[in-house]
Amino acid sequence: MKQDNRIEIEEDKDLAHTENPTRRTKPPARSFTELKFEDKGPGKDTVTGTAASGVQVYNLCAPRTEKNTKKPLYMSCSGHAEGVYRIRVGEGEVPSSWSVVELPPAFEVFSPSLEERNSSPEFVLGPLKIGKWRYNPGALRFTLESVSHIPRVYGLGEKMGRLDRSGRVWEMWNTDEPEHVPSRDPLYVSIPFAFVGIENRWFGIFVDNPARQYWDVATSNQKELTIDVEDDYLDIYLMEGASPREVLRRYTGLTGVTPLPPIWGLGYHQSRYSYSPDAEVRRVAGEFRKNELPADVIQFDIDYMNGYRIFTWDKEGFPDPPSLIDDLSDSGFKVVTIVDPGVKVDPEYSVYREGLSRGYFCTLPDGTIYQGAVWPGKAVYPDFSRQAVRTWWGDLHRELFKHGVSGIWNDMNEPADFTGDSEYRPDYTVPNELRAATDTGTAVSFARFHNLYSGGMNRATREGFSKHKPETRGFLITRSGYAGVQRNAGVWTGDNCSWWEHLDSAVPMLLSLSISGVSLVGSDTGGFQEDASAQLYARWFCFSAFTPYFRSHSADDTRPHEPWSFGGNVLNITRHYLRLRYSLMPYIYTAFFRTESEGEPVMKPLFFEWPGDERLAEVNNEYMFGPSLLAAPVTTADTLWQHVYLPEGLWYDFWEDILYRGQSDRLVSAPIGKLPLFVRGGSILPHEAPRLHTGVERSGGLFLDVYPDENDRAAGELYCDAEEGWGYRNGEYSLIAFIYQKGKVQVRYENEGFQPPWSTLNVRVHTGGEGCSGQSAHTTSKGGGPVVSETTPSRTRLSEKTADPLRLTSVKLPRPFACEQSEKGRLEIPLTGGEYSIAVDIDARENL
Ligand code: MIG
Repeated sequence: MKQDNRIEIEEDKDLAHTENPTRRTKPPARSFTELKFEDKGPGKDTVTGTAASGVQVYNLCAPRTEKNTKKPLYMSCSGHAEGVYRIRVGEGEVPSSWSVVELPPAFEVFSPSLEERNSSPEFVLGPLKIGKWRYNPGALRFTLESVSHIPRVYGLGEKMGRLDRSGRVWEMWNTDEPEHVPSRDPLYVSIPFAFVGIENRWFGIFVDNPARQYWDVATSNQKELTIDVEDDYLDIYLMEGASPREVLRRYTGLTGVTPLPPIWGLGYHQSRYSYSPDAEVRRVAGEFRKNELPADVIQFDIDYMNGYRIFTWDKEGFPDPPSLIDDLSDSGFKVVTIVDPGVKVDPEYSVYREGLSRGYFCTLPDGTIYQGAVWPGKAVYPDFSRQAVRTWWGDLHRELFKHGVSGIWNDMNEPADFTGDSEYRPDYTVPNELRAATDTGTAVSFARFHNLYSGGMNRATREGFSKHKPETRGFLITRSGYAGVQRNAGVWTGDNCSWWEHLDSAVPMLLSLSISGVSLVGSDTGGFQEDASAQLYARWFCFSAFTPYFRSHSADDTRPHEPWSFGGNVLNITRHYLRLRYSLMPYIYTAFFRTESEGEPVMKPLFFEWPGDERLAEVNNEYMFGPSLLAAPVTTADTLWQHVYLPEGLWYDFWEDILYRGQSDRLVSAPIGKLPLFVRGGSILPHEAPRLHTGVERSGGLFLDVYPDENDRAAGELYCDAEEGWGYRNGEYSLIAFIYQKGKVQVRYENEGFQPPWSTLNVRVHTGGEGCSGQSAHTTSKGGGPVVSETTPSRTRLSEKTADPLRLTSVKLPRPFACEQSEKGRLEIPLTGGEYSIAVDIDARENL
């Protein structure tokens, strides 16, 4: 007899951290009827009218059956001159307050027509056809069909798995999912936007509807992407562009960009669930400074509160928040506090009382207030669909801001709920019966509003910043989000584990979020749940130093996960990478400026940069960090050598000044403490002396490391401003272009609205010479550029002895910005506009 090994889950058990038994990975079986053009008799046009905007409107109807007596659906199609099209399907007006798209004024410029295929409307966009409309009361389905080729599909935000989304059904439903094993989907964030690449043509599709969606990416038919939306209206945006970058620009044009954070937000954040009481916070801050570890932020998890009551302080553990925060500030730490949406049911608690008396909490259909349960026990949920509630919630942040809190970390905003049985409340979030009252006069159920809940909360937090800290940019990180989340918050990827698998999956996860519009992204360094090993922590730390949002965090029951908790060598490694992160701050900050000004992600998959190179279609573990650095983090245990594929062009090893020709596979040495890192030939890296935190006054100059391309040219740029506040939006910033060409360095101010905090420029030109010494290398030099070795450089011979790199008894820290250039190739000049000559040591190249 077969044994049933399933574990029975007792009814009253806390289910928050057990496997969700009701998970659905497939769209529920539904019978759909086809949507056809309304039959208006022979010779009659299918166009049924013209909207006020001049857009043509079509009538569609599902064949009438006994069950389906509904009115016809309308479909309209409108276009934007810039390669963005919108198809709108609905029974009537789409409730506009739900759309996260702010339509540019010129949106409805022309009305592309729909083609007819078997009496069904079809929109044709190059090799793509959007059609096969199907309807079932409560759900719409349509298909994106690629005429010629199996499409490549990327994006969809925070998901497990590889960059390419093909071969799986993906669900859009924000979920508190603490165990991200590979099969888990969905997670906390839903971004129904994807790139579709067909034979080097690039398209984007964004389905703007916060209800549950299923994206079947080529599982049943390799040429088809079939999307189900559990609603009876739809806004579909289709974009075309010459490259993935152009498609992303169109998408961020619709949903917004990540605004430039205050510079301290790009420093290092230390967190734990929880540093408590205050003495523990002080101890941790002290350790950072004692160990000379650069860091800017300590985060307070839920235990700073009084019994998990939002916007309160625990009187015992944190009796005097202002003096604690003042002291932290004296040693260069800012404080970011966690905020959950669940408000404790407690008649003595003012937030609860106020919200109750004003009718601000979400109700069930019969009007009673819904009580769920989260950390404080029984809890109620503010209805963020209403402006009044958002304003109120924003204002409540005064309790944190008045004591000196600098930033906010919004957690649990799926919104998570621990109560009920799993049938009733799947995915550990509140039940779908809940109502969001909205400001339109029509309440909607959470079946539709769910994915926008966190968006409302994040907007409320933003209002809090504007009201109580109007002079600051605000720093907000959220766990949950929907398309457009980037306008208000960065995203961290929630509860991972201290597993190599989770370090490995963090790379494509952060990349997918980045190309889905969210530039400020990071994972819990070291892993949140369970105990990290020294090796894992060290590898994760090196990786995170090259991610946009850099934070260590761990759960309440793990071993200590601070940089000094794993012995002296891990401490040395973390210090080394913290210093490197802070050295590169001018480069990183400039990359964030490009995010705000152009929607350019800070972290980019290689296919995004080189869409034409087929080899890069499936590279999940290498990426560009900013315009010039290629990182290939080690994400597997006990690894000494890392395989990398380098894209076209020249590449310099960041640590050894070895030069590689691209479009080639390389095996590079990667002992513990060494993140495989390459500089793209043709770039100029600005950097500075590392500081202990971003508030320390700068003493040195700015460094410019020049990495010429094959034609002996390179370019880079530097953005600088007050690093906080809004002056930069009024032109108070400087943008400086650096151009190097054959021994000449040109410094050109593109905008001169801010006095840079460095006065001198120290320029060095790399030759990439070192690695080739002692080799009978075949070398080539084009146009006077650097000489490229075609052989494996001696430094990385496979026979290299690496003394116990994995047990960390000995760690050799690699040298950043390695440069073999002699003193001749260095130049100190003022950071003002002008052209200067630099004597590049050609000998260093010719000796090769
Ligand atoms: O259900 O506040 O993802 O970062 O430490 C756990 C406690 C609630 C989940 C967050 C995690 C945080 C934790 N929170």
